[in-house]
Amino acid sequence: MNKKGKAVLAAVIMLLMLGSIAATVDSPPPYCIVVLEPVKAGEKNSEVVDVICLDTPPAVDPFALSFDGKEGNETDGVVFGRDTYYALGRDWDYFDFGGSIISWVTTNPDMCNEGDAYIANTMPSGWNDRVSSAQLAGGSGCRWYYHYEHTYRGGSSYNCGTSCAWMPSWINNETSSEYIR
Ligand SMILES: [Ca+2]
Ligand SMILES: [Ca+2]
Repeated sequence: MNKKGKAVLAAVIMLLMLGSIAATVDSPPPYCIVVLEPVKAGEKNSEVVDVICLDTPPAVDPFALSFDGKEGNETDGVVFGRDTYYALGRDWDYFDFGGSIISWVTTNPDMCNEGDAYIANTMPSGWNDRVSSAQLAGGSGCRWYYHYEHTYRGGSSYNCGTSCAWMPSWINNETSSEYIR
């Protein structure tokens, strides 16, 4: 191979490497549905009943399901549930409720209306340091939506309240655990 050929080959290899790095950084997190139990007396976090993650939006919206009060259904070949799920809150990968979603749901029909709290000490796989906007479910009775910098509610925290379309820069893409009440 002549000198020019080698230079072209080197450039092509460089571009391929940069492309694979960019693909790793930009690959979106999955769409996840996380089923939480309320924090029980004497416990410090929720029991995580189920975590379902898909690469594409689920065919059945867990929030629509909960509002309809219907039984669980199958979605994309994954058994979505044996119980009725009730919506607590959602997180999005992008600002202004865009991109992939975590849907936090519970089997507790009271949701937050009887003062129950829900704590996730870690995020679903692919979601650490990704959340950019969040919203609590209408009708859930939940009012506090804390996002923590570190797992196990460590570090700085930010309360989105019922809705935050733009998380402040110091907590944007930093959330590692959450508290809903
Ligand atoms: Ca993000
Ligand atoms: Ca973090």
